[in-house]
Amino acid sequence: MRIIRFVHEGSIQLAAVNDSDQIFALPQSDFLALIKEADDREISPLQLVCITIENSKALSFNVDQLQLLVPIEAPEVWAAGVTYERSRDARNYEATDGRLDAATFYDKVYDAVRPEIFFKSTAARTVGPGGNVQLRSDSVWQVPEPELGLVLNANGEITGYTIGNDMSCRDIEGENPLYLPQAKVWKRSCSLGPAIRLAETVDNPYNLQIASRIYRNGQLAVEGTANTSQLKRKLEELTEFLMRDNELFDGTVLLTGTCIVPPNEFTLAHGDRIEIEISGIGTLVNQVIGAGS
Ligand code: DO4
Ligand code: MG
Repeated sequence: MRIIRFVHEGSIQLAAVNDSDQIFALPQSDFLALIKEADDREISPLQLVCITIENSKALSFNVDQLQLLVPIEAPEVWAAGVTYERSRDARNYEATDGRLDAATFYDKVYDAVRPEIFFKSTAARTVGPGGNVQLRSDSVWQVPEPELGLVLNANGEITGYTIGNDMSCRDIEGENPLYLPQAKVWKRSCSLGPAIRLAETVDNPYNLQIASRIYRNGQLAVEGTANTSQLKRKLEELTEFLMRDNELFDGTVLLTGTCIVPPNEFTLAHGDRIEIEISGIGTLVNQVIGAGS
């Protein structure tokens, strides 16, 4: 079961989408209200959704016809890095100008007990499905990072799974790791959506297929696939480190790292269309706009 938000007759509607892609309106104002009501009633979010939609009629639209919104206005988005071998190798490439013999911070963090976790975005910097992600004006090497996102409550428990794009500047990060916040955080540098899959409906989060496609002038320019089975860390390990001596807010999203990196010669351009698909969650589609657009 997935939860979406969309605009309907000028107002925001929360809805559940079942595995047959039928859509049912929900009365709660947003995902957090749904989770809270389930907690208050001491039932699971899935039970609450099932009780709510039991006698209601599916809406007569397809998901693709809806004007979807970001499924949660996450107060904070955090991200883990170098959690896949592919990301470690890509970071090594950009940090060493392609001299892959030197041991780097990235090799060390890949094997260290403590994972890399950084602050990625706020609600105001995050766009939803169909929204525009933006390029930085001072980078010439920018890529999307397709990532599984964990929707957490204030106790660090995973309430749902979503898709995230951790837009990144490979040149800025490669120049100096201390530039990481500038390589990762700027306006419209993060996107989330199109849905939140309720955690209890995911049998195995370590077997989710991820696919990424970038279209330029309507033609497929780059594509890649991976699986969360390649994740080096356990999800609980990442949330445990995020929680340490930290205060979490309901609805915080933790991105779990990228496992798909475009070829080294590729950089995003104005007008590109990015699609990130994760099995059971959906496809997050965003258009790229140039800096200053
Ligand atoms: O080390 C920098 C960030 C890496 C990252 O964002 C990722 O692996 O997804
Ligand atoms: Mg990333």
